[in-house]
This record gives sequence, structure tokens and C-alpha cells, in this order.
Amino acid sequence: MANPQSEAHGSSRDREIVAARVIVTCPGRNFVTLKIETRSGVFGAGDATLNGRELAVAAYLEHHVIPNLIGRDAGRIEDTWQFFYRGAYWRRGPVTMTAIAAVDVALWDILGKMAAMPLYRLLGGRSRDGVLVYGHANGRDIEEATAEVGRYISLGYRAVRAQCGVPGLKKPYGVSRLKDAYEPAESELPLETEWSTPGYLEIVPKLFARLRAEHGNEVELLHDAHHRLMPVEAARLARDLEPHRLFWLEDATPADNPDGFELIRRHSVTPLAVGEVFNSIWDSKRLIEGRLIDFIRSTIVHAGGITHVRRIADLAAMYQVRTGFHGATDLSPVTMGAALHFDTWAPNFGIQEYMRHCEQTDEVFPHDYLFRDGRLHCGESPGHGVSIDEKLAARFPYSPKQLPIARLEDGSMWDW
Ligand code: KDG
Ligand code: MG
Repeated sequence: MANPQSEAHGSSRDREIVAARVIVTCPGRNFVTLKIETRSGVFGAGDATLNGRELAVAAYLEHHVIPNLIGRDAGRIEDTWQFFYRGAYWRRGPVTMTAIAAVDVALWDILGKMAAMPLYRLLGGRSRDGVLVYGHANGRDIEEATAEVGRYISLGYRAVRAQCGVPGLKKPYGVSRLKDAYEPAESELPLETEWSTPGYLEIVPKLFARLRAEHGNEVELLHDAHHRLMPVEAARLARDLEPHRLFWLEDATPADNPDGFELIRRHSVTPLAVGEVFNSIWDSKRLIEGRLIDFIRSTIVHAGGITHVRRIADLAAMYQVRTGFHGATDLSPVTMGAALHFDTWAPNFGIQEYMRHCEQTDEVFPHDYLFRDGRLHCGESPGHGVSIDEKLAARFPYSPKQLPIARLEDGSMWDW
């Protein structure tokens, strides 16, 4: 059997991985990046950010991955993926799959640079001219959310996710205290928020009725229930939202037990999306094969990189399920760059989430993708087109932050 360390043809010496390092930085929010270098001096970058658990992935990479990377052939992307997946014995899980994703994306980046080709061409070329994205419109009440959707439309967005406050609840999901981008990981220890389903089920259909009355039918509207509902409540919401023709209802109920989605399906034709917390094809197999969802949201950074997400997308394509990658600000521009190349290629692409990063983040991660007419366009530079300015990154030290938790009125823990 061939020795993976010594493939006997011309440039394998050039492709040898000679260095890899983890960069943790907080330009507005925390990000973990893996940078891999070959003997010929080519660098690849992979995102390894797991919101609120950043240092667990950084330690996994530093202690358990990097020592195994040195000396390997950067061109053996599949073998490296299998090495870290099968070779660890302990499979799956968000920390492992995020670490594997960082390696995988960095290696695809290197391959693109060595081949002098943008990533989408390595995947099989362009399936579309641009990538339809949706932005986040949040408001403390229906009025504010309606105005926010209008603002997004005026910025050129063709699709907008809308969330609004729930009367009586102090801090519902999706509504920022400030007017800026919603950043839920706000404090060193989790912020305690409260949850109550009845008020939420009352207000959300009213919000969408108002949005359609004010903004018409052309704009695509989306909504995220953030795993808060029981299946029967989710079924009711999905049915109540039918007249407002949503592009999707996201995370209607936790998918730990996929059977819940059967109940929602039985009662409604509102399209369903799920999967931002999935990390493996096995999380979505039954949902996809049972045709219980319409969009799969597992994305590159948390689900094993391009190599694994391509398998998920191919499985989904067989059942007419489309992709709708997670793209909140806790996924770095490196993930956004890689995702946009993937979206440009994927035959069963549906939509891409796009929350703009702040200026500091954009400066630390120079990139060549751009927004035009409601779509994002990946660049033509080799690889995924996103790099990291390490000098600037060093000016923003890690700042511990965790996601909030939610409790019911009686103090019981609930899904945030
Ligand atoms: O880290 C958690 C966030 O990424 C998540 O709360 C955002 O649900 C989310 C979304 O759809 O973007
Ligand atoms: Mg979500």
C-alpha cells in the first residue's frame, strides 16, 4: 500500500505540509482560524469557530490535529478527511467536525491556489451567476420589524428573515438590544432569557400578515423558530403561516428526534428548513430520505468541511431537498467565502444566509466576495478567496462569550 507521506511523483515535496497554526482573534466577535502552509510556501485558511466553545476546537486542533498534519501531502484531501474522521475512533460531534472542517477547507484553499483556480471550478464549475441570500430584519415589535424588512428591500435584498419581539417577553430570540447586527453571544456567562410559547404563536402570524400587506408578495420571507416549539405547536404555526407563503420556517422543533417533523408535515405545506446545529450526514439522513424537510442548513464549518457537506448536498439532491447554509456572523468570512463557492456550484442550491460582518472583522479577513442586487458573488481569485491578516488579528485578543440560555416562567430549562 502506498505510504500517504511519500507519494512518488513530481510535486509531492512542494505539497508537503510543513507548518500549521491556530489563530484566535476577536475583531468584534471571536473567531478561530487554522492556517496551513506547504513546503512551497502556499497557505490555506480554514474557519474553526464554534460559537461559545471556541477554545475547545482550538485545543483539539493544537493538541490532536496539527501534530498529525505535519509531513502529510496537502493534496490528499479525502485521505486526510478519512484519517481525522475514522482515525480518531471517536466520531462526529461539533468539536471534532469543526476541527476536521478547518483542515478540509484549508486544504481545498491550497489546492485551488496550486491549481490557480477558484474553488467553484474545482468543484465542477458554475451552476449560477450569483447566490441568492437572505438578510436578518429584527424588531422589538411588528412596526419595527416591518420597517426593518423595508430597509433590507431598499438595500436590494430579495429575501429577508423577519423576527419580532413577543409581548411580555424581555429578550426573545433574534431581537437585538442595539440596532446593529444581532450578536447573541453577549456575556462571559450565559445570559438567562425567558420563554413562553402562547404569545409567540399569536404574534408571528400577525407579523407576516403585516409584512405581506406592507411589502407585497415579491419579496421572499423567512422565519426562525430556533428549536423552541413542540411538534404540535410547530404544526400549528406552520399552518397559520401558510397564507403568507414563507420561503421557509426554520428549526420549527428540535430535530434530535426527526419524527417530530412528520407531524408538522402532516398538517402543513409551509416549507421547512433545519440543520444549522447538525455536524454529520447521519443527523439529516432520515429527514432527507423521509422528505420531511425542504432545505438542509448544515454548513461547511460545523459539518466536516467541503468534503462532507458535498456528500450531504448530493444525498439531499436525490430527494429534491435544497441547501440553505447557515451564515450568521459567528461563521467567519472564511466560511462565507468557501460557502459561496459551494453555492455557486451546487446544483441543488436553495439560498444562503447572509448577516454582514462588522468592519473590523472584514479588515482582519480580506475577501473578494461581494453583494449585488440581492445576491452574493464569489470572486475569481484562486482557492476560496479569503485570507487572514495575522498582524491585525493579534490586536484583538480572545474575549470569552457564551450563548444565552432560555427558561420557562417556572424556571425550567428550555431550548434557547
Ligand atoms: O451561534 C448561534 C447562531 O449562529 C444562531 O443563533 C443563529 O439561528 C441562527 C441563524 O439562523 O442564523
Ligand atoms: Mg437559525
